[in-house]
Amino acid sequence: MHTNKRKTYFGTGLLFCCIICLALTSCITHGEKLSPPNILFAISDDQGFPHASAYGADFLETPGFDRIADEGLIFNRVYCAAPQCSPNRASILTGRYLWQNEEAGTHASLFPAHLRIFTDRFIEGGYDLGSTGKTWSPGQIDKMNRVKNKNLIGTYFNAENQSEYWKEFQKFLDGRDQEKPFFFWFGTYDPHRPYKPGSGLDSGKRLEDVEVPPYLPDSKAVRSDFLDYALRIERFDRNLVKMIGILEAMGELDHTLIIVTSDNGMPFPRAKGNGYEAGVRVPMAIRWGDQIPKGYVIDDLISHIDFAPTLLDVACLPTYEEIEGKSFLKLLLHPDPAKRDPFREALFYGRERATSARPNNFGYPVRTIRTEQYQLVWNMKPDRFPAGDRFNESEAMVVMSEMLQQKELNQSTGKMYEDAFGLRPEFELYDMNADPYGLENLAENLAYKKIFDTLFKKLKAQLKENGDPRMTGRGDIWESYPRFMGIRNFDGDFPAHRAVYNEHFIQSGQRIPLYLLDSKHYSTYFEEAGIAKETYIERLKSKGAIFY
Ligand SMILES: [Ca+2]
Repeated sequence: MHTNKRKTYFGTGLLFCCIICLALTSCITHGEKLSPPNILFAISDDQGFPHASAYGADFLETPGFDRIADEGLIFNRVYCAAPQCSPNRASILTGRYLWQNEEAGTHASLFPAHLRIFTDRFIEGGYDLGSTGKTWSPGQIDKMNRVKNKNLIGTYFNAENQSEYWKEFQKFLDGRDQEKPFFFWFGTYDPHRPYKPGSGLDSGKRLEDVEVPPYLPDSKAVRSDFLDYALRIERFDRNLVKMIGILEAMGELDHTLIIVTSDNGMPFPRAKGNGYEAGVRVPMAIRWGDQIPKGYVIDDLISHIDFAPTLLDVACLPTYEEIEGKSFLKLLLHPDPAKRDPFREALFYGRERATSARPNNFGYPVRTIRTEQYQLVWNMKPDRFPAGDRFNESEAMVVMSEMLQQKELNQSTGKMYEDAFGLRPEFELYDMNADPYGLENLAENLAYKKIFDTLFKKLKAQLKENGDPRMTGRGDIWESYPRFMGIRNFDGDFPAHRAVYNEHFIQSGQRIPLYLLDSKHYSTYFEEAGIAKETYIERLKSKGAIFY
């Protein structure tokens, strides 16, 4: 049973008490009296925009997403902070850009304990927190130095079957404190690759319903791959439908803020993993009973770093001063675009290292600014291949082999191949209104020089203000961070080792958790390198590293 009279919950310390008092009654924010609602945060894995039936995509059916959109708001221009899983999920939790999240700004690295996350505030504020499926992942959470909320998103419910995440949600609800509002993170692994080839076609889906973007070859194999992807989005959506049904049956649906989105763009060449729009633009719909007006289509630029401040605002909890995102609660409450200013003039996204794809485990740093009309992409290391030296950053094997086959036969697919896998210029400027897929680079076009200069100045100012190591002469720190998944063998001068800081790229003042040096990965490294742990520590200290 829902009740607005939440049970009083006593903690220690003045701040803690204040937070509790705010959270468990009601608060005035943006001039509205609000009661902290339940929150269901549903996030898919690699579902690109506009791949939900509410957006008009014909090759899939997403009744769950569509219902949230119909009974709430649908968003057209929501952008992740990074085009990969763990860096963007870190940005969601911290409300900060990738270049502010240290190790967690790279893929499958460490989530440093000192990064403050909004979910900690939810626990302090008396919310019941739970999660299932994919949370912050892949990577290693610095649990040793985290005193509470060790899994980052409350109690974890492990689902054996990807069609049955909804059962874990039910378990969470059954076991929760009924007097407290809840926050539940439903992270699916859908539609992340690999797919069962032909599964979409076998399910009865039709090749002709697929809309292939112009930067990919339009062939039967590629269309079929899209259908396999669609089938997996539908599995995510079926879980969502069940969860909505559970809330409805409990009488909690209208007291629950439901957000549905995805962690990065679709897993195809020039999309996921790239600093372009298709790497980061994702679906989003939000429903919150009668608290927000229904039926608006929102075209404002919104970033995933905006979730943390918005959710804290919704829950009447204080923000963290270091949060870089901006609360869009006011937009939710008053969405009519005719009666307000645009939410943002510009947003930013970027990437560093994704998988192990180059010698020394180097990444491919990119920083992008997106305004209403333009996208300026800064490829900071244009001498590196964007998808890796052996295409390791594209898991879309079907599409890639199709591109390779057609490259020899056809000039246009040869360009597609180069656009996806070839070296890129340092700067790319696109007029996204005239060229919505960003295929005609205007960076060298003198007619656009003024626009280029203005955007580049804004981008640099933002990165400098945020203390991006790439702007302060400490850019190599990104190459030093450990990767906790496999390292491929490339010939490099300073080869990386799994779960080990690459000592060649250590920067003065860099913080390293001491306990990691007792891991089995480090033992193997010390043995192979023929050095003692103490010697390694001294060597890194001499470079200015700080162990904690
Ligand atoms: Ca993902």
